[in-house]
Amino acid sequence: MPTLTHARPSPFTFDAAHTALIVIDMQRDFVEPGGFGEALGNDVSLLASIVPTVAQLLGHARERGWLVVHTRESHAPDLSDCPDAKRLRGAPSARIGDMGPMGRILVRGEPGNAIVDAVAPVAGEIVIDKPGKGAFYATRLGEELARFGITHLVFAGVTTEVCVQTSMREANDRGYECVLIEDATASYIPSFKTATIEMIRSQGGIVGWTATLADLVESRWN
Ligand code: TIU
Repeated sequence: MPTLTHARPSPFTFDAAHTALIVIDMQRDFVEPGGFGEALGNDVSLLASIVPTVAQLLGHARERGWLVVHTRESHAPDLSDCPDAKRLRGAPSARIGDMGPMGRILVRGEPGNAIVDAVAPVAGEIVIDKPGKGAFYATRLGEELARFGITHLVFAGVTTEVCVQTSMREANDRGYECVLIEDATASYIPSFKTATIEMIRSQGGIVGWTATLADLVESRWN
């Protein structure tokens, strides 16, 4: 079976037939100016910088025939799935549901809610709309992964310490063996990315493993 020999805290072995790539929230709302990320006061260029690496990772997963899942953080147009506890946080000038330069912020179907072109889903890939930070909360993700007999998950996307980490923790609690691709994830706050990677792999891999895209590509020959 393929092994990421340089993964940390230890080599990560996976069964390719039961592995899925989960790309979290690579949406215009987070990656491009004018969306939710910028409305929260963030510099979105840090997130845009990983798009080529995520595209390479997607190409690799497609070549290896893995199941590919994309998530989108999004809310129904009537915001019935967006509690005030979420909607009223952040910058009061531009809340979830308000009109922005890319349409209504974080609302399903709006231009800003789309996944950026360079890493967009292709036919046969699963797209999960999620109202929370975690990909399993109030979604069909668990059922989809069970349907395909998935046991191992490779994570990428944004942001490292919010939706990626939450989803990885949810997956870990559900019994999936998870690895985060370090150079295919980003945060608006670089020190939070570093801390998240360290906490995931601490204590013997308390939430899972971390590895680089190069480690993953190399594992093809193991
Ligand atoms: N604000 C922030 O860092 N992230 C989010 O709100 N959502 C995701 O991480 N996708």
